[in-house]
Amino acid sequence: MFVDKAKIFVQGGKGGDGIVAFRREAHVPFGGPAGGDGGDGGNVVFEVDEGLRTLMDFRYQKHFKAPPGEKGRSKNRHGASAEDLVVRVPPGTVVIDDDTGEVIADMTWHGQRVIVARGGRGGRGNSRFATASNPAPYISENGEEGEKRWLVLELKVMADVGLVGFPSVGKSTLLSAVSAAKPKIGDYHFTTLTPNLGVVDAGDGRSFVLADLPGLIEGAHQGAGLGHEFLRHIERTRLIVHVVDMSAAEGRDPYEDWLTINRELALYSERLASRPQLIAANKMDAPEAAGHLAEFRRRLEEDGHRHEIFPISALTREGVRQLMLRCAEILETLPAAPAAEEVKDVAGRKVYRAEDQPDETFVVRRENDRFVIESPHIEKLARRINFNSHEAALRFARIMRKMGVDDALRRKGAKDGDLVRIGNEFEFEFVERE
Ligand SMILES: Nc1nc2c(ncn2[C@@H]2O[C@H](COP(=O)(O)OP(=O)(O)OP(=O)(O)O)[C@@H](O)[C@H]2O)c(=O)[nH]1
Ligand SMILES: [Mg+2]
Repeated sequence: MFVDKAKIFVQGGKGGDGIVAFRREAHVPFGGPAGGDGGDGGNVVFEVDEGLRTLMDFRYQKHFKAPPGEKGRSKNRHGASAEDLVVRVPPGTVVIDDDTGEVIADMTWHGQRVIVARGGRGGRGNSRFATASNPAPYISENGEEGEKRWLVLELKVMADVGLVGFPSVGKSTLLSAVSAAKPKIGDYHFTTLTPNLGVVDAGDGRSFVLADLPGLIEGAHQGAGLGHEFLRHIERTRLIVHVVDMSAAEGRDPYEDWLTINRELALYSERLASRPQLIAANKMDAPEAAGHLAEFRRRLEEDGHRHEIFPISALTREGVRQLMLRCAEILETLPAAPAAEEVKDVAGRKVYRAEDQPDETFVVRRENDRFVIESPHIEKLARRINFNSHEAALRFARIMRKMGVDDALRRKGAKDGDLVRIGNEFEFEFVERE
């Protein structure tokens, strides 16, 4: 099992500002308020796409911002709400809030959608503030900021393609040539003791997971060499790339190698033997390789096998890209791996739903010559107020008073004229009313 990871930033769109406007119709002497509400900002939404297998796309794009809502308009027309930004993720993606470590969602079934960053609500226009005592208010609300956060995406992946072959034929070298994986490479047998996995970018938008497996030898199905354990890993892959050393540097015959490994696969399980298989004829940079390959082809055909052969050099990377493209192509025609097996063990996990119960608690403290109010809720509120409007400022003051902020300031010793700061953006004078 291997975990593909990505860290990304998501932000909902800002809500559109509400506006202040009045009706101006010739026959209405004091036209009433007519400022429309701003539209809501778009959400950032994750949607499961079963066609995706890795988190490769998130290596290139890490910021996802949904569009903002439109401003309100005159004649009580509301601004349009923005469209959601839909981001596709592969099945099995676990979404974690990077700050809290909390699991926000387990993305499991095709088409499943989860909002990961809400757009801000649109601000209200002045018509919403009209009351009997103030029929023509000059108040409007700014749109709310969209929710924003860093997310860690984790995907437990199984390999799509497994590299099999004798020890030292160049399996690890090939993996390192096509992915960011850095497996140990050595000119001695059994350099690789546990499978390494890497994500391969086929270069045309497709990606898949490639596993470098420990070398197999005759008798592996009975546990010889590193044996069984790794045959089990191969069993979980959908496509086999059989790596054969065409330089025959160790004195073995390449075609006999190929037959031996296939026999081991078949003895372990019939299903393995019938798995689609490509042949990577490796070490073609060696001088003797061309002759060995010709002989290999001749005997393969003679025996009636129809496997595709890709002459490559993992060392110089010659031919490697064509092999990877062909893997991606074949994978598209094969049924998806049974990811559900993995999904079961995360299904019971707590899933946090981003529901906003406003937290009205706040802290008032003294900082040198001023008072500081700490409260995400109040800061958020303040950002929505258009302080150029006296009425809006008064409304904000009323809300603060109702929440008990004024009393708390007084208890801490605030006097008329003292400076009060909210968060890092806003500063006021504390004004005691007569
Ligand atoms: N000339 C040449 N040498 C290669 C090529 N690919 C790998 N080698 C060499 O072959 C040796 C074995 O390479 P590895 O990638 O460790 O082989 P492996 O199949 O992973 O071996 P195990 O992990 O032991 O099963 C190393 O010395 C590599 O440098 C190639 O294309 N050409
Ligand atoms: Mg190796």
